[in-house]
Amino acid sequence: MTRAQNLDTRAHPETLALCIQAPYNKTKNIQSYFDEFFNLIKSNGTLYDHALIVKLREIHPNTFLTPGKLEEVREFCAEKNIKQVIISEPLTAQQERKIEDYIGCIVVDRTMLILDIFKKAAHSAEGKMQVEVAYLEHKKTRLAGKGIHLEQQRGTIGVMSGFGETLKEKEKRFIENLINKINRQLHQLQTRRDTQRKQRIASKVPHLCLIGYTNAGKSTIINALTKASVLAEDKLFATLDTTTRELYIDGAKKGLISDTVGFIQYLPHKLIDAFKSTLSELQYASLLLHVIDCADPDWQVHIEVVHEILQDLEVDKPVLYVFNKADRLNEEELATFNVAIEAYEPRVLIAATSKPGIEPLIAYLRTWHG
Ligand SMILES: Nc1nc2c(ncn2[C@@H]2O[C@H](COP(=O)(O)OP(=O)(O)OP(=O)(O)O)[C@@H](O)[C@H]2O)c(=O)[nH]1
Ligand SMILES: [Mg+2]
Repeated sequence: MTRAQNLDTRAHPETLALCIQAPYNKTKNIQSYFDEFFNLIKSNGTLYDHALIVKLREIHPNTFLTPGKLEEVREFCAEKNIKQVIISEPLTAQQERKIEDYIGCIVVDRTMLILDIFKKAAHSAEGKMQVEVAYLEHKKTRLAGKGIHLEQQRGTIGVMSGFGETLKEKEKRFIENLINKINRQLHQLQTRRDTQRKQRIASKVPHLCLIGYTNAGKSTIINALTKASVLAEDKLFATLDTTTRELYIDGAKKGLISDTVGFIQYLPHKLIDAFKSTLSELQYASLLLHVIDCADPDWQVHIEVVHEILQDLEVDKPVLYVFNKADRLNEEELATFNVAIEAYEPRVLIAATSKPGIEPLIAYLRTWHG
């Protein structure tokens, strides 16, 4: 499959979006997984000129792609004069290097793509530092042994200059020193956070945390429930920084409510690690509002992804399943959906973008006591 876009090709290298259907992929609807990948690329502000789907029966440990598929991709890239390949999967440093060497293009893996989005979306000092640490950790593994010619070309995604050139000269040790320095600064911020948290716990104010898959509608909900003005848009990872507001229902204070970073399938571990301190807030939540986009065909997989990440973070707290975007289902779909969600308790079904639509959540919170 190829998909041509109207692009100004002078502004960016000829780019291929390489969609992999991997044997480990649990997605029921592979097209929706690919659409999510295209959305990730779009959310990063990157353009791609072609898209190619490759179905893998197995993962080759060294090159990720099996030899036949690797050759197919190489031929495609040569024919279309492609300079940069963005791949839907996370790769090891070795796999990335081997593919680059074989096809002669820059390869950007899923981890790098998400890191790039995070880098752009982080606004708070802490968020920026957390992303920077993850970014440097990733870069560190990619420096060793990289062919100089590719390293010179490498920039941030879509821009073939700048960043790579300076990184090329910097040694691993320099990066490690930088990571240590940022980690020390982060540690100071975390100490402050611990103090604030202790005060909050002592004051016994209930704390609700909005969690869930990216783009599910978490920020839309906090905006609707409070006077927050968190950016809510149809973009993956619009929110990186935690926002906390007081929550009033019918004039009665219910506690605090926080909006948090969204999750995604195959979220780079480095990023979970980097955000562990921010996400550790979830350990102290009185209630997790797990927001799910019910119009996404993969909503069940998304719930599983969130469950797995919570397990990884060792967060085991009361959950309210908030099935959102009900307005995007027609009557028939809604009837089927209502049966499918029976296993998820307690739950509400809402449409956060309208006043009557969000009422079931407000009704739940009205009778909720932390
Ligand atoms: N139709 C419809 N759209 C909604 C609803 N709730 C949210 N949206 C839209 O979904 C998109 C994502 O909403 P956000 O609130 O930014 O989602 P989020 O979970 O905060 O996303 P990230 O911060 O990127 O993880 C926006 O375009 C919203 O307007 C809803 O109930 N119905
Ligand atoms: Mg958000």
